[in-house]
Amino acid sequence: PAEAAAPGPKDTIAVLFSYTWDAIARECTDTLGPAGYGYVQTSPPQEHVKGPQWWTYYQPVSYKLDSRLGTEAEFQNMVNTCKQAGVGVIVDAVINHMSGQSAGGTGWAGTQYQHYDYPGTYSSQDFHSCRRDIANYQDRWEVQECNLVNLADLNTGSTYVQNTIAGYLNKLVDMGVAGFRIDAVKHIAATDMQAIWSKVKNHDSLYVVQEVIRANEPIQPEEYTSVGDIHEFAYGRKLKEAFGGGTINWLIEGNGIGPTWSGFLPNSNAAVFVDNHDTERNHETLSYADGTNYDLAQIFTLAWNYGSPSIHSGYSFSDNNAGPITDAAGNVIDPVKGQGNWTFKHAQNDIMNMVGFRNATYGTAITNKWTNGSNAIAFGRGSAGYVAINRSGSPITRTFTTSLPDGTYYNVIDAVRTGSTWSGPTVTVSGGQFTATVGANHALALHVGAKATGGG
Ligand code: LM2
Ligand code: CA
Repeated sequence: PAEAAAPGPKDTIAVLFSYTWDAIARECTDTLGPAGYGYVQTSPPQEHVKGPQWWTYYQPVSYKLDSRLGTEAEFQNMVNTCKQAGVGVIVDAVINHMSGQSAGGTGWAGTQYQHYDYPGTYSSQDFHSCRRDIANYQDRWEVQECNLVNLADLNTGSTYVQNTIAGYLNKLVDMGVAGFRIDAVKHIAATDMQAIWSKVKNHDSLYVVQEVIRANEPIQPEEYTSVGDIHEFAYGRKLKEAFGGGTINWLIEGNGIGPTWSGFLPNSNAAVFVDNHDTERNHETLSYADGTNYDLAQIFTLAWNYGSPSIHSGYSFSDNNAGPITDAAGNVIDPVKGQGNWTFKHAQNDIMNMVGFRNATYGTAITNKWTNGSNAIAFGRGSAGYVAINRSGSPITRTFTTSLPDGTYYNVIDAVRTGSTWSGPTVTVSGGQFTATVGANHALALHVGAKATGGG
């Protein structure tokens, strides 16, 4: 079958939700590239319905690269700039459906559309005949051929539709994107997804993450592993239970969270996140609003060895529909750190430095596990790194056992890196041990790429 590529040794994706192309280009140069992120994921870039809500991007009306996030020229500049910074662009591809406005209207780039009619792209015959909402998720046919929240469901079994979708994806491939997050894949038959993917150029060199939420239903994520990775939603739910509930030792006991847990995808197919743009709104997972617990869960995810991680970075909100700040014409205003309600989680010091930890420890086994039996854990990554996470309200001082070589290491949770120069707190390892205090609701992380003395 037509398979996508593995993410490679720099496997962290920064998801810059609702960011403009210009702002993503800037972040690639200023933060993502230097921090070691392998990828940046954009919101859907195609022409969409108009409106102030964030979810307008999930209602395509044509495949013109003209959106409130930027123009085609800006998109191309972003791809080039990010590539220059060593960061591949992953596009959120909405291919299961078109718009869901029963009344029709004018799209962002001027396309006059009706429900089931998108001049120049699709007409009525290109949609499944069900034309009512999905009600019963136990019925495979209904889930794949009826409408998800009124979104006109494309007949992805037809050659014309497959070729049109592949044409859109191929245009993006020609522009230099590194891969795709494919939206609503549960709603696309696996055979249709495979047929579309086989028509995408260089598909075996692109990285793909698919959204197939596992539930007690006939359609299961495993049907899609022949195309690419799949988001393991159970991972984020368990992290909410642990870091939200207070007891985290069970995440690492035994084999720890991962492929041996029931209902979890194999390591080679799993993409993981603490949250995404849907789960931060429906509270299925933690979110930025959970403060330190959220940050500790991100640190855990980057330190642990299950799946390829996505770090969500969007904006704070109280209204689930609220879109990002725009100008009077509806163009999103470039996010700037410290301005407006952007969280800039991707550029937070501890998270950026943990991306460096992840890269420095890539491919190593979990070693030297320790827990206090409830709210504190620590583990090593081979002899390349060591992390301790304290989810309790009091500092913990103890002597840890590690496989790290002797030397003095920066605690990258608090230390700051400027180019190749570090400054901040250090810990000295000697004879496989170090003594340190891990602050209340805080962490400590050491790795061979951030050593003060003792070589490396
Ligand atoms: C996804 N994954 O499978 C996205 O992650 C999710 O964010 C998308 O929903 C969904 N699939 C469709 O691409 C979002 C949002 C919905 C929104 C849709 C379409 O969560 O609330 O639906 O995008 O924009 C909205 C209204 C809904 C209305 C629909 C059509 O909330 O009430 O349905 O538009 O007009 C009548
Ligand atoms: Ca469908």
